Amino acid sequence: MFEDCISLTNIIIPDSITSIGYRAFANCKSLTNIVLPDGVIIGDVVFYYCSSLRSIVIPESVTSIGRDVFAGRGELTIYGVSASYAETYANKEYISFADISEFVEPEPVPTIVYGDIDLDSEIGKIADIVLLGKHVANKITLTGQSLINANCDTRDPAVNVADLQALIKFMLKQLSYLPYEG
Ligand SMILES: [Ca+2]
Ligand SMILES: [Ca+2]
Repeated sequence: MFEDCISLTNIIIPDSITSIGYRAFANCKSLTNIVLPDGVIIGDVVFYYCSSLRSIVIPESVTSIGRDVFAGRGELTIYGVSASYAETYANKEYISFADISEFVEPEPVPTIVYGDIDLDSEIGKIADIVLLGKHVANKITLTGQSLINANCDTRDPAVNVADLQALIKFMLKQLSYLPYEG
């Protein structure tokens, strides 16, 4: 389903989902938080090598978790109801457990919108090109999310004229998506 989806960070699975199958989120290395729906059945190796996963909320109604679900995990805490299946499971697998009342939804990580330099959520508008052009010409210095978004040509991690060219090509529809990766 989402296997190898490296950009997925935080997900709340809707209640309509009743089971999550084999390797569904395997190798989602950016996934940091997940909230499971009531009564969901978790298959085998679902979160295999989700090494950034810090928290998972497991409702009391969940009573089936497959094999090696969290193999390759990092610093994971299971949030659930005391004495529920979730706690039993956490203890059995040597995973940290905390009461669900302690769960705080993590701040969303800002997503990179390549080509949106002025941070108005629109890509490759005149303002974006002007800002990137000024940065490349050393007239201004982009910082923070603007600088991250400016890396329209990811072959070189630095922000330079190649990124400006990629952004202009995108605007002229010579590129269909950003970043240009070569
Ligand atoms: Ca913009
Ligand atoms: Ca670049």
